[in-house]
Formats: sequence, C-alpha cells, structure tokens
Amino acid sequence: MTTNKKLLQWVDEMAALCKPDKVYWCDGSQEEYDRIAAELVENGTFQRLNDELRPNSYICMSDPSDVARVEDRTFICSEKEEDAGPTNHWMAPAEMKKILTAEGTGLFDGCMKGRTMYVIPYSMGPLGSNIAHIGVELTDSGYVVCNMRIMTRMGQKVLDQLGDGDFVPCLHSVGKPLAPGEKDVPWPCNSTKYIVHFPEERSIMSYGSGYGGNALLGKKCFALRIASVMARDGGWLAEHMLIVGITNPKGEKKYIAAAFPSACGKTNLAMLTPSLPGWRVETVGDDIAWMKFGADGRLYAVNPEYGFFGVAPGTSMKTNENALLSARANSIFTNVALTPEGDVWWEGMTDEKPAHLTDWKNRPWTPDSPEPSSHPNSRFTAPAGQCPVIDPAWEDPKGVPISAILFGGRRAKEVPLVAQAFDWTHGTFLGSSVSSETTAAATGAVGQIRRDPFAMLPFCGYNMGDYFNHWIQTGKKADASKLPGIFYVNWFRKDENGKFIWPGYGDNIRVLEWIFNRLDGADNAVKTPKGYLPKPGAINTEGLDISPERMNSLFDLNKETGIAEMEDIRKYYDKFNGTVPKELYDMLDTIEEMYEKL
Ligand code: TSX
Ligand code: MN
Repeated sequence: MTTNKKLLQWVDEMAALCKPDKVYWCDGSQEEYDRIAAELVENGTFQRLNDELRPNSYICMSDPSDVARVEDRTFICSEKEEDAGPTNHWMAPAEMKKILTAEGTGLFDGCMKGRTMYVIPYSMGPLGSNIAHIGVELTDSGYVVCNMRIMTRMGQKVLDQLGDGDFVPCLHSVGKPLAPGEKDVPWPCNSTKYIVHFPEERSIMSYGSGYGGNALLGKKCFALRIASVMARDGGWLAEHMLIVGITNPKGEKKYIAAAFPSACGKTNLAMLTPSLPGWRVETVGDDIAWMKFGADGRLYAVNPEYGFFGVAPGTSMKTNENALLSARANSIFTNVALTPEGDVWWEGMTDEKPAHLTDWKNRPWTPDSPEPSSHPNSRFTAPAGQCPVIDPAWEDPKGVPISAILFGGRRAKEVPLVAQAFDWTHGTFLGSSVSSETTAAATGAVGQIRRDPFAMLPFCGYNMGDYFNHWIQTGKKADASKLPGIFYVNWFRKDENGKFIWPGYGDNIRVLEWIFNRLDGADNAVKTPKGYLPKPGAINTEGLDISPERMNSLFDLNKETGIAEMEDIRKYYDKFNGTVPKELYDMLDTIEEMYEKL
C-alpha cells in the first residue's frame, strides 16, 4: 500500500466522482493477473488460447466501433490555445473539466457504477532510473489492467518507489456504468469519447474507449503527449522512437534511436535480423524513447515501456521473426482471428491462409470471405523481455548512450535511401520535414504525401513550432562533439515500373553499416543539398542483385524537384502561425541556394 497523501486523496476524490462498487489496488502479481484474466474469460471479453500452442495467452475481440486511437476526440487542454498549437485539438481546461467532472452532468459522474475501479501504479522506464517517471491509472477495465501489466512495470513495487513523490494522475473509464443486476457486455465502451490531456497540471482523463492508446494511458498519452511537455520544461527529449543496439563484426557497439511515421516498419527495424554476417541488432524499444543528458554530456535513452503493443497484420517469420517469438506466450491478441486449434492468425502471418477461422467480429471465416479475418489495426501485447534479441542493457537505469538519431518515411521519389545531416540544426530540419506516402492500411487516398514531423504529429503535447524550437535549443545547449549524428532514411524508393529498388528488411543493415562507419569518421560521403550522401560504392552491396546504376538511382539529385520539395516544406512551415523557428527557415534558404548551384 501507500501513504502518499496526494495519491490517497486523489483516489478518494475520483472514487467519489465515478462511484464504482469497489476500489482495488493492483499489486502487479502473476496471481492477480491470472485472476483478472479469468474474470474477463467469465465475462466473454477474453478467450484463453490453447496452452500447448500459445501458453498463458488470450484473444480478445473489441466492439467494432472501438478499434483505434481517436485523434479527432483527442484534446490538449492548455490554459492558452496557442500553447496547444495548430496541430492539436484544444479546449479551455475549465470548460473541459465541466464536461468531464461536473456533479450531475459530468461524463465521469457515476460512470463506474456496478464496476471495480482498479488503481494501477506504474513506472515508465526502469524502476528508480533518473530518466523514468511514475504514473497512476485509475480504470474500470480489467482488459486495461492486464495490458498495463505487460506494457509497464506495475504494482506495489512502484508504490514503494514512489514514496511521497510525484506522479501523473491518469483517469480512465470505458463509460458504461451497470445498473443493479445488469449483465455486462464483452467489450463495454461509449460512443462518446474524450482523450484529454492537461499539460500544465500534467494529468490525463480518458472516457469512452477501451482500446490501445485511448485506454493504456502510459503509452501515447503519458510517455509522449504529457512527457513531451515535461521534456520541454526539463531540457530532455520524449520521442516517438525505437531504440536499438548495433554491433559490428569487430564487436564494437553503438545505440541508435529512430522515428518513422506509421506503415514504415518501425517494429521490424527495432527487431531486425541482419543479412550481413557478423552484425547484430538488439532491441531496447520499438516505439518510445526518453532521452536525457548524462554527466558526461552524452544523450542517454531508456525505453519507458515494458512490452510491445504491435500491429499484427503483416508480422510473420519472414518480416519480423523476433516479434512473433516475443508473442509466443504470456501475450494478449486483440482483434485478430482465432484458429480451430485455439491459436491466432492474421493476414500476412503465413503464405497460405487457414481453411477455417473465427474472424475478429466472431464470425466463421474462410479464404473466400469478402473481408479480412483480422482488423488492420489488430494488435499483440507481448512482454519485451521475451524478445529473443532484447538488448542486455534494456533495463539499465542509466539508459543507453545514443550515437545516432534516424528519421525516415515512405517516399517513392526524391528522398534518398540515406543521408546524413550537416549538423544538429539541419537534423532538426530533416525531422521537422518527415513525410510519408499514405498506404492502403490508412484511410483516404493512397500515395499522397503527408508531413508527420518527427513522427510526432498526433503525439506532441504542445505547439509543434515550439517543439521544433526545443530541438534547436537542445542542440545549442549541448556539447556539439557529443551529440548524436542525425540521419534520414527511406527504404521505399520505387523505379519507373513502380518496383521497390531497395530490398529492405534484413538488408537495411547495409545502410546501418554505412551510418556506423560514418559515425567513426569514415571518408565515405559527399556533401549535397540533401545532406551527406554515400560516395558511389560506399554502401556494401555484396551478395545483392543490384547494379551500380540502380544503386545510384536511390541518390538522384535534381534541381527542379529538389527546390519544389523545399517550397513544399516552406508552405508547410507557414501553416504554423509564425512559430517555426528562424533557424529552420534559414536552413530552407541555405538548401535552396545549394540546389541553385547544381
Ligand atoms: O518493414 C519494412 N522494412 C523495414 C524492415 C526492417 N517493410 C514493410 C513495411 C510495412 C510495415 C518494408 N517494405 C521494407 C523495409 O525495409 N521495404 C519494403 C518494400 C519492399 C517490399 C518487398 C520487397 C522489397 C521491398 N520484396 C523483394 O525485394 C523481393
Ligand atoms: Mn507508435
């Protein structure tokens, strides 16, 4: 238990508001997890999978209306609207609090009737790390409790660590109170949804959804939106980045962090199986990096999470063996298909489709069925410690020293396979310009270029222009010689026939090798308006069926299209109400001048 006055008082107040039948403090034990999972089975929320095939694991089908993050219902409630900025939805905190908590009319008033309010103390980051922070989530969802136990370090050990210290209060309800005697549904939720952040107060309130980032509040809500504000104020970085350790054949190791928009294979890179002999890639994290400067002036990163909440479709032994093996046991599968043997399946898991399945809407499914068996945003929740290539230092409270930061996106043209930034400011420019072409996985037109600066568009808890400035200032304050190198990669260049030029996947180690050597000062690059590009032949293509001409086509330089890209970025900056720092506009001018001289 705890004697933390702020925590005890807040739990009492929220219980008085939400009016649950009882309040239960999670201890984080396996017995507790098993008991709550058994209750979810009893309620029809979970089905236990075959213990021979998928030990201690469950499948769960959500309500078809509650399947993804709801960006249009996500709010940053700062005192001033300009502090939320043009990329966020804003409402005044007092107005939002009235909607959510006013006695009698507030959505949270009585919202937990007939249910248990679970108290989940959790640490984002290794317990006791000076990079870690503690949150407490109150929820009326057993599904959330089970997922939070995989995704975070959770329970009594966190209360012990917290002592009288501070925490981020996170209130969550599915928004479906039960009348006396009313039978629950397998996936309770509400058609009214609010995912709300109070950045000045550093608190979160989420109503109406039980799914993913809407409900597991440690992830996108705390570790990115609230933490980005904490990082701005505290001089550190909270980023939407994977973290990996790369070891070369000589046994030398470097850690890199990388940000990609969705549908670029971020989790695949986080668990890459290198195609080059002697190279190793080890996983620290697949989604979020918290980075602070150490006493030695270097940037150290922790993965604030404890598990993977990965997109299932497309994950196979070919595309990401280590992700599949991470979810071989002790995992939760949401909105995938169930096999007759009691295992899971999803599109892309195997070349051959199973003859019979139960689909994510609980209907019989065959390969002739008109719809996919699994929802495109279906997920596995798996303990990170089960990843076969988890890095030995992934729980090191010091974090891991970051040598390089990668940005990337999906672009058929214009953006090279890899480029190194001239310096930190140019790297910030590259991060601010991150763009990706839409794929069939997202809704809307396919192949349209969307900007997603730093892959943080839905996750920055304050004004995006101010966030760009925080990056610029971070570079100015640091010892430049100790800052990570910044790179931009694009695995997705296509030729004139629409075919991918670069093989990608395990062969991306060839690009990482060039980066690795570059960091060691190798003379393997030429300066261009796109940054430092590999000298011809500097990327190892041994064993690949790719001609030097085809390699060169990954690095084409064209004055007209290059300048057009800069003008597109300039137009994008102009949408930020004058908050984009001058350094970035200056960088546009500099690069345009470089193109003019081509
Ligand atoms: O994840 C991907 N990565 C990163 C891997 C570490 N994907 C999948 C993206 C959707 C999530 C990729 N797709 C990658 C990639 O590097 N590259 C591509 C494009 C591609 C697709 C198929 C082939 C090659 C490239 N096939 C053959 O070359 C045979
Ligand atoms: Mn993510």
